[in-house]
Amino acid sequence: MPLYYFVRDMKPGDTNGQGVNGLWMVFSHAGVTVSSKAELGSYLADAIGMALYRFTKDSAGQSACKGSCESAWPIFYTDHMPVTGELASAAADFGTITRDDGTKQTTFRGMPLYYYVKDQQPGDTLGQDVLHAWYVIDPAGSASETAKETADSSSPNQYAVEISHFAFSQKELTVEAGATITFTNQDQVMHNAVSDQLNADGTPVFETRLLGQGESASVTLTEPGEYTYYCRPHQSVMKGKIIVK
Ligand SMILES: [Cu+2]
Repeated sequence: MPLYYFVRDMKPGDTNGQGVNGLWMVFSHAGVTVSSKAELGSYLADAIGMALYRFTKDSAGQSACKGSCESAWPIFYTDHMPVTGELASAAADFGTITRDDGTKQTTFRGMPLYYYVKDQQPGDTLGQDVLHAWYVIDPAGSASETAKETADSSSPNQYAVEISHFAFSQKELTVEAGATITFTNQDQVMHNAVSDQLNADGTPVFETRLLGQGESASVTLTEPGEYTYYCRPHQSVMKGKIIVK
């Protein structure tokens, strides 16, 4: 669609052209909405209905799509997070990461969001299942489902725990021995994850470094058992549990 300015817009933020003669509309991708199709169910889209995708090779807070991949799967970024409508209750699931090149990308439950270059208009979902690696995102799917699907199809034994709004996304996570759990912080405040269980020398079985916004750290648990953990700066309020089978 060709894009135009309007002569009566005098300063940034003016939208005097909206609705003029019933023919002109602001063109904005800012924001996230929910679309649906019979064959796909509900899926996340941008403000004008262009489908958004996740990449199963990504891990929480980390995009694996670089170079030519970025041309086929343009990065989605908005600073207009949903606060009303269908997605109001999911507002906390959205976050932002800074990519290696310094640009920003919007995430949903830690997973970076993309467009597909072959989608031409709202309602197109040509990216679905491309290379068995790209999928639209069901906003109603549980966080653990999203993480598990992602884990299953990328590398086995990978799990993601999001930290946002002073909470761990999965209060209880069950994994197999040898699994790697990646913690990603979406808050501006720094958090980490520290095991209550101690080694023989009195140090925690695991303790990640303090994570800034968008940063991740992983722990690998090889011994079956129950591992409760907390965030060291906020240990009275932030707790979680990992069960290793
Ligand atoms: Cu914390």
